Amino acid sequence: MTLNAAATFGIAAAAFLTCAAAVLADDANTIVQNGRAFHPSEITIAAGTTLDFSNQDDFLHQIYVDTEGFNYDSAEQQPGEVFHITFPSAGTFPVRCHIHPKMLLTVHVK
Ligand SMILES: [Cu+2]
Repeated sequence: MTLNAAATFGIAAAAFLTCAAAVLADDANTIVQNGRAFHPSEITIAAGTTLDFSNQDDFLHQIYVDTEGFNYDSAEQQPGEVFHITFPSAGTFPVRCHIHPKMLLTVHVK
């Protein structure tokens, strides 16, 4: 292996590691909708964090937050679709689904 090839390999490996770390970080902030439930059903995050809501059911969801401090109302969320919600300030925020009233995720923002 020439010096140049070694350097190229090093860059490729570094890029791969950076990508893997980003995927792990994303997973920590991913909420999966499956079986008409949020998984996990409770999470604690820092203010300004964005949660990714991944609809892994084969039917629609439509998520919303209706609190004094923060409001969010999604469009219909197709199977496989990922919606992103950023929670800007501290508080406790119930996330629900218009279509499935029993769905509840409690988000604690510090
Ligand atoms: Cu739903």
